[in-house]
Amino acid sequence: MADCSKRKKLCYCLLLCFLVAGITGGAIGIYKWYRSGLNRWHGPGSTPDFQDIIEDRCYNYTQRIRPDSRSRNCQEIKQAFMSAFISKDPCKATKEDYRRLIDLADPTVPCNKRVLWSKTKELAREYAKLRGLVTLEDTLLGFLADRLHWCGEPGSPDLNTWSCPDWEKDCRTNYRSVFWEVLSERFAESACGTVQVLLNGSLENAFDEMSIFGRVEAPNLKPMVTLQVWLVHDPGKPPRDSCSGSSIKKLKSILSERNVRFICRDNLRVHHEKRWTGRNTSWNQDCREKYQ
Ligand code: N1C
Repeated sequence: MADCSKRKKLCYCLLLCFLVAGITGGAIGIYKWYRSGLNRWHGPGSTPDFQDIIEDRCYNYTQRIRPDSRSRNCQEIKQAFMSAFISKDPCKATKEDYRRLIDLADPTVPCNKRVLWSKTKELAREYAKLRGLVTLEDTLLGFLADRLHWCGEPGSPDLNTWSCPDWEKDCRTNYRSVFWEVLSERFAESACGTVQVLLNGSLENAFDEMSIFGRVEAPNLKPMVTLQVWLVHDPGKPPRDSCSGSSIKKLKSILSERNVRFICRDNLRVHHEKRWTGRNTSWNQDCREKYQ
């Protein structure tokens, strides 16, 4: 009799162990499956605290940087940004998804003071700042999204912080790319007078037809605008492209079809030591004359 109850206890114990192991194994399996789903894209995941960053940046921009835009409603702007992509397939972004956001935060920067760039972002920003000109990151939406990543998951209220689609490896119609395309298109098509663009002459093709500048901005400049191209070169490297190179010729032909005037300045060496060599000298002291 005692033997029998001992065996029963052992049986219960074993059963319990199997149950616990089964449940734990199952939970681990489900977690791994869930994670591999969220990890399936090849680009970086959404920036942690995305919403808070958007909100902070919005208040900073509208209250301090551009107080003339104080009347903008940052809560509404944040909501519109989130609802553009949350719970949606991260590969099915459309321009329409961002319409409400754009309507709420349409840029008000002067049309004749715009600087475009491709593979020269930091330099272009400093160049613009020095001359009282503006890049897209000086507009409210450009400022909000600068250097951030974001994407959602169908049916989930959360951002995917594990991975987001990459333009080349996953899909072109991802929410980040479409966002920059919509903004860039509007920024270029509403430009007037002389538009400056800084291109990287240390690359084989300073003008890249597949870049946002190449596929969105250049083809959307208005007729009679003048595009002033600055080919900047990294002093540490030999120049690899020039105003007479084939990539710039291609740009020229895209522009002439649109009746956009074109000026190209070659071999502009970058004397901005801080950006290119890490030495801490200021653009103002070193570069002012070079760019005037
Ligand atoms: O693809 P690019 O450059 O030619 O795009 C740059 C071009 C600029 O003239 C801007 O007006 O397009 C606009 N733009 C941004 O302002 C911007 N900020 C951050 C386009 N993209 C922008 N980003 C991110 O950098 C975005 O994720 C995009 O894919 C890159 C573009 O970098 P690039 O290839 O050097």
